[in-house]
Amino acid sequence: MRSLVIASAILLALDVVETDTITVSGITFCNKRRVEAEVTLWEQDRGQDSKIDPDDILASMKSSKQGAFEVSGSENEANGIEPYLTITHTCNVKEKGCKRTSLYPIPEKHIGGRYEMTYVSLDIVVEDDKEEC
Ligand SMILES: [Ca+2]
Ligand SMILES: [Ca+2]
Repeated sequence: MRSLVIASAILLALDVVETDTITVSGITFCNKRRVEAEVTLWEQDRGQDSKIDPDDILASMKSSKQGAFEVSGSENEANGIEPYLTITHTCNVKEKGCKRTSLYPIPEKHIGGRYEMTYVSLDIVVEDDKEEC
């Protein structure tokens, strides 16, 4: 009887930790032209630089010469995943050799499905936008 109780407790715990999948797609633009860029799909934990529990990279790719990208990833997390996207690119940087990284939150309603960003204009400076030279 006791083992049955333990077994059902384990099943219950597994039920809470479910796998969430997210797919994000779009086309990267700069100055009205399609451009290549590095696209990374992250899952937020305690920040990219955290030593204890860093954010996880779920997928990473370079968009095509036509700017097309599609990244997909999944993770098990007790209270669901908090995915976001970063795009590293050279759109309107201060000088040659600099790179900008722009961060795009992924609305929760798209978790379990697809977030179609369609046209991603890298000219726009988003709230979390870093430039490194
Ligand atoms: Ca998380
Ligand atoms: Ca995580």
